[in-house]
Amino acid sequence: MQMTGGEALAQQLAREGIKDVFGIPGVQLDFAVDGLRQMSNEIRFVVPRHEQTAAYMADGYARTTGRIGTCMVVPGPGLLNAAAGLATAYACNSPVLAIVGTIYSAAIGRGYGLLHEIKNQSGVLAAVTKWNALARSPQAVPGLVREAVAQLHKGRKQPVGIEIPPDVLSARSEIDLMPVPEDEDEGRRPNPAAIERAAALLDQSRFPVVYVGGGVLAAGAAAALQAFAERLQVPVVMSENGRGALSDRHPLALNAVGGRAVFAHADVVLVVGSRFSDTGLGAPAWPAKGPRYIYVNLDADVWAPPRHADVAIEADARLALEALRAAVARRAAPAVALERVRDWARLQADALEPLASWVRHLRAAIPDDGVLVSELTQVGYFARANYPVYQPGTLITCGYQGTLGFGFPTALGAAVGNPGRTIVSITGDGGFGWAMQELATARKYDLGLAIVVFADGRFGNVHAAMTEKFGAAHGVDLTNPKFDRLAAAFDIAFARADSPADLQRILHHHGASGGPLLIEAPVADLPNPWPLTRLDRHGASGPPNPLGEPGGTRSQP
Ligand SMILES: Cc1ncc(C[n+]2csc(CCOP(=O)(O)OP(=O)(O)O)c2C)c(N)n1
Repeated sequence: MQMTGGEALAQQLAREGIKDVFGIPGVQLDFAVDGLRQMSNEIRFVVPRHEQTAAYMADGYARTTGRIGTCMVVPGPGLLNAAAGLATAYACNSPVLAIVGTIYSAAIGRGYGLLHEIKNQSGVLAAVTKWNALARSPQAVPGLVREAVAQLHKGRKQPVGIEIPPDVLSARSEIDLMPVPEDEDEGRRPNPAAIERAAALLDQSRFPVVYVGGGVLAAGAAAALQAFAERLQVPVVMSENGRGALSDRHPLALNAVGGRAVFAHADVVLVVGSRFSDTGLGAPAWPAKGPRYIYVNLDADVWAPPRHADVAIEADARLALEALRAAVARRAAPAVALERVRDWARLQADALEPLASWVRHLRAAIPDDGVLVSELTQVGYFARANYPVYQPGTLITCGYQGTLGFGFPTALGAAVGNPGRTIVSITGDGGFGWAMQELATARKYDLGLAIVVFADGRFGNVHAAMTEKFGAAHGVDLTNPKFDRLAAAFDIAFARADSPADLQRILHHHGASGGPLLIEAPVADLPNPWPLTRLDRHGASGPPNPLGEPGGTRSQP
């Protein structure tokens, strides 16, 4: 059929099942945007106020729907603006497709100083994607879209990018669209010999422990994990990114704090879909010496030193867990009474007031399938390990990227993808400032979400860290808008939560049905949440292990 490269792009996207594209137009993208206009009965073009938001929205949409999140941005500054969002999606196993404009094909790499030109744009895109390619002709566009989507289904779920020059988008020629296969989520099968070795190690173990990360969620392996854990009666410790892989109501489910008690006694640890690395120090999440380790991951890099794998299984998490379940012997009960461990972790969290109350009341207000997008704010750090999660994809964080400002725009994408579901964003007054203009986007598309801003008038986390290090902080004070007037200016409902109970009441009343609601939650100095966020305490003291200290006498199960 005769069509432009831009029309081919939009039509192939529609074939791939893409229903929403988050992006911002500009001259190099005109023919792509016109292609979307012609397909607007099948694809919605959602236009926020900043490219960073477009990328975050694509990520939030992808992580909460399991579908591909697509963003489209102009070259140079458009890509640079989007890059923090793509980096976050990269860190968090999120299937995001980035469509990026370029300067004219003939000028690429020549340094003429064309509009939006930057040096080595493809390299910039490569830094935040696992695969990227440039379209050199309009006929190549459908094939590149097809390849990009196929790449998203292969290996780790991480962003992919295609660059399309404006002359390629505008050229009209005979173009064939590509057929789309019915099911391409085949997954990489585990090596049977490795499964046997792992099963033997697990069967011989006195006290096995499973540690899971976001790879389990990306592989849709929650049911396989539960079946495996129940067969082996093994505690499942979830990393921040892996929360929700097993419901926190399940008796075998433990957070990072509970993980400390069982890791201290584990003789075999099965790490599934996790880099198993402490984000601060690059050390393993738990010292490599001691237990024997089995790793399951699509990416062999995760068992590189300083980590160590006694058995390594390079495979899809779901397929590997299903194979392991079939291979291990059934156990009658866990090696120890895990209820004691769960209570021990809960008691430590409950003692950290008022953080515990904020999180408890948030949980009470959000239904099991509601999504909490938790940012870099004191309540958010605490929530990473201590907000109970009951379903996959219902606690969204920025993983190791630590991208301040990701929360509110990511929640907007979640709201686009999940009409009728409760979506709650929590940020500090600092992080909210990265994208507060997106209240316009929430209004424009009437997105049903609650935006909670914990307002302490400063970059609280930095203030606390600098004060601890130097006795004084610098550069941390904020001048905030009057949040009620800010909401009014964007025609958005506003409420003020003076206490955790207030917040619960306001959220409950808002439910999933309302449009956007901005909630200001004033807070004063809050206690340090960090001791209750990570698996390893790095030598700091804590309450005695309820299972006894390692090497000492273990109390009776
Ligand atoms: C993109 C980015 N810039 C800067 C930082 C450094 N940083 C981490 S937390 C923080 C302060 C957050 O303040 P706020 O959002 O008000 O939350 P609070 O700590 O006060 O609860 C800053 C500046 C970061 N993590 N990411």
